Amino acid sequence: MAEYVDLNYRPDEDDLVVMYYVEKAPECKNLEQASEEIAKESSIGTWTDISTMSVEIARKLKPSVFHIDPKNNIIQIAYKKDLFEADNMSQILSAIAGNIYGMKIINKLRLLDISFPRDIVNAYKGPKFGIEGIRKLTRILKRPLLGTIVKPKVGLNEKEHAKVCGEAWSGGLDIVKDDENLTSMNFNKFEKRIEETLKVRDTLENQTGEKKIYMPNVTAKLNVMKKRADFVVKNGGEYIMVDVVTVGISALQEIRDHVEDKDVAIHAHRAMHAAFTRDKTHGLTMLSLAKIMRMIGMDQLHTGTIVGKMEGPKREVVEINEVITKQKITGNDTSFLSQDWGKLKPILPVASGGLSPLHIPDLIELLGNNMVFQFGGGCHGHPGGTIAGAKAIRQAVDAVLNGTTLVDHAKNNIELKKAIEKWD
Ligand code: CAP
Ligand code: MG
Repeated sequence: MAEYVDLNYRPDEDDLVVMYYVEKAPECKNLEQASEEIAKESSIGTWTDISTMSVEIARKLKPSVFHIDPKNNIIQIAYKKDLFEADNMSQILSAIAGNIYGMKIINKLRLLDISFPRDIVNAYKGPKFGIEGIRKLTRILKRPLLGTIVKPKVGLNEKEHAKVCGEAWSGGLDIVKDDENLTSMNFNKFEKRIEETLKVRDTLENQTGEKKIYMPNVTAKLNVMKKRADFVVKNGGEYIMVDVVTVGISALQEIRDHVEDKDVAIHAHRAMHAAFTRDKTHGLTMLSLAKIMRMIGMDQLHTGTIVGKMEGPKREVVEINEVITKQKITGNDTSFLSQDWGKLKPILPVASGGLSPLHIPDLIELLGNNMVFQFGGGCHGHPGGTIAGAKAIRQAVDAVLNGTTLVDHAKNNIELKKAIEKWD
C-alpha cells in the first residue's frame, strides 16, 4: 500500500520540496512505486518494513509524494524540514541526492530543483557582496564586467603570469583570473604569483585610473585554502576563486565562513559539474547546484554561455541566471520550483568558455548586462596578442552599447577588425 504517495498533500512553508525526473526500471510496476521507494530511501525508510519504526516517527518525518506526472516522468516530494540539519548542506544532499541514485528499481534519476523553506534559507549567509556589492567594488555600474583567464592554463612562471595579467588590464579588461587547474605548481608558486600579480595590478590601477581585479585560485585542502585566502587579503587582494565542486560542499561552507569578516569576494568555478549536470536524464541540474551556491554564498558563479564551447542550452542558462539573481521565483511543474530567497543577495552570473569578442552582441542579447563575460583564448588568441585581444573585447562591448554593429565599429578600431578577420 502506498504510504508515502499522497496526491492530496499540499506542501506548507516548512517543507523542503524536491522535483525529480525519474525513469523506472522494467521490474518496477509504475512511477508511483518508484516514487514511493525514492521518498522512503531518502528519508526514514528502507527496502522492507522494520520493527523499529513507529507511528510517531512516521507522523513527524514521513515525506509526501504529492505530484506524479507520468507523461513527463516528473515527481515532486515534500520533505519535513526536521529531516534536515538546516545549515548542513552535505547532510541535505546525502538525503535528497544520496542513496536514491543507486537503487535498482530506477534506471535514471535527475534532481531537477529544490525549493528550500525559509528556515533553511535563513540558516545560510548567502553572497557577501552580491551584484550591488561587486558593482560598487569594481566601480562598473552598468556594463558587463569583462575578464580573461591567464592562458596557457598552467605553464607560465609567476612573473610571466603577472605580465599577462598586466597586459590584459592595460588593454582594458576589468578582471583577470587563474585557470581552474592553476593552484601552486613547481613552476608557479601561489604566494609568489599573488605578490607579483597584485604589484602589477596596483601599477595598472594607477596607470589607467580604473579598478583592476585579480581572482587567484585558492583551491586546495581546506586548511591550505584558508591560509591562501588570508595571504590574498594580506597582500591587498579583493577576490578569491574556488573550484566549488572539486573542493566539496563542506569545505565550501567553511571557506565562506572564513572570509565573512574579510573584504574578499568569492568567484565560483564549477569544474567537474558536467559529470553530473549535463545528462538530461540523470544526476542533478546546474540550476539546483546554482541555488546551493547562492545559499552557501558565492558572489560570482559560472552558469554557461549558450553560444560558447561548453554545453548548456539557452532555456537552461536563462533559468539558472534568473533563479540566482531574483529574490522571488514563481516556479513551474517541469523545470524549476517557486523559491523565496528572503534576505539572500543575488549572485552575479559568469559566462565563460569558447568566447571571442564576436560573441558579445549575442551574449548581451541573450544574457543582458548584469553579467561577467570571460575570454581566455578569445583574448590571448588575438593576432595582436593579449593587449590587442583585451582592446577588441572592450571595443565590441562599446559597439553594442552604442548600438552599432561590430563591423561598423571595426572601421575605426583595428583590434576589433583583426579579431573579426580571425574569428568570423
Ligand atoms: C575558458 C575556461 C573556463 C571554462 C569554464 C577554460 O577558457 O577558462 O574554465 O570555459 O567553463 O578553461 O576552458 P576559454 P564553464 O575562454 O579559452 O574557453 O563556465 O562552462 O564552467
Ligand atoms: Mg578554465
